Amino acid sequence: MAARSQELFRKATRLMPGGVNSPVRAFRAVGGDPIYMARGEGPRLTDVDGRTFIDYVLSWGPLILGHRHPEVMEALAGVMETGTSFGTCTPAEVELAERITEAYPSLERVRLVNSGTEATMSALRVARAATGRDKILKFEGCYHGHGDSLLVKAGSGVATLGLPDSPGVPRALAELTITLAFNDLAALEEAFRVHRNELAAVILEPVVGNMGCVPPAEGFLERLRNLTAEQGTILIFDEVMTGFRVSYGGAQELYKIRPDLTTLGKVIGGGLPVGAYGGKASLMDQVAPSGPVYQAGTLSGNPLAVTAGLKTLEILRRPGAYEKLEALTRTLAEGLRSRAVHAEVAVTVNRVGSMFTLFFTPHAVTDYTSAKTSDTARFATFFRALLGRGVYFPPSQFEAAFVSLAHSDEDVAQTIKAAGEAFARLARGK
Ligand code: KE4
Repeated sequence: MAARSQELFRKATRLMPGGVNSPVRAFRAVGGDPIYMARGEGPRLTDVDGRTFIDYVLSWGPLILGHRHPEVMEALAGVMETGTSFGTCTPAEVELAERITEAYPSLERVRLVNSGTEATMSALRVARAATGRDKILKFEGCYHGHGDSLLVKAGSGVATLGLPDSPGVPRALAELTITLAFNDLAALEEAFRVHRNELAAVILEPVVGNMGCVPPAEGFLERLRNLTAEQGTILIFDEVMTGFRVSYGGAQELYKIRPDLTTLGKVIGGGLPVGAYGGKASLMDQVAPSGPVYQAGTLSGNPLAVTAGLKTLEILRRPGAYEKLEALTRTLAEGLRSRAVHAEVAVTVNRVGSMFTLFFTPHAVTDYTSAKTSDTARFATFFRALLGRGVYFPPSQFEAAFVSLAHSDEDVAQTIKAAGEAFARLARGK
């Protein structure tokens, strides 16, 4: 029973929209009331009713070291001795800028902000200012935060302009966003023909996490890089999720593509509010106060988030970190696949490094249309069956799950066992 969670949620729904501070937490995609968490420790979360779960959400990606890593906690305790925010320059923000630009050679300059949304909004503004163009291109199923230009769904065809994907987004603005299917090279070529020299930017998740995990098709990123370079279009890699996740140098290191601008977040704040955008000096030097493109933030570069981020990146640089993440997640993905096959439940597991998604579909999942062939009712049943066995997956079929350095072989084995039992229940139609 989750009596305390239910009591809290009843109160919350009278106080906050949908009772939550971010929609996905409301558990609408999986049914039932959301769970209220009281504590995190290593790979585990404990809810307000005292139940403990192996956590594969990890605050939607930031906690790549797991909850309350001792060295991160110690670093935060230390910086608390000196204050929480000054609204001034601080030494630590310079150090974090150094670590980020060392790890991402395409970032000659970087600006810290307080969320991924701020990062992508700002990167788009820089791209539009630098090119003098207004149109941008994104891909269906990619999420880049809730900036107006990015809450846009595809028009009826490549040539047609975008439609608002949320009330409140001005139609005139939505029409400036073209939306294509991810991994669709033909559509990409056509869009660059139809909108020749008119696109300010293309923004994408180089490995998508927000339709569930979907890797780029062979050659897709390379062709995108060539087309954007040919037409003076700014290529923006939104690595808010993949940055320091799929590898220390992100997807741009993994796939050896040099974007013009990159957005980061999540891991670089070690669990505290953060975002960042950066890229070529010729682009970023347009940003105030070095240039006319305005962007600002009260808590940008605040000592707490920067300290947690610096310690997290330091630990990620230690030998074997990414090899351990890769091995743990490979074992988990293979275990999930084999248990599903054994139970004759049709699933597809997509994985890049320590981010993955279990899709309840027999089809390959390469874009949003194929992702949507997933049986979301089955996913919801599976999610609740795992929850009842002490395993917390993302409460939506269209989200990525994450493994941390705090997860152990035993945690993975326990998860595979729980999944096997959950698949068996599905197979019996329960
Ligand atoms: P935030 O504004 O939520 O910090 O970041 C927006 C964002 C930008 N780009 C990518 C690739 C992202 O994944 C995100 C945020 N990710 C979601 C999870 N899919 C955050 C969870 C939520 O919205 O509650």
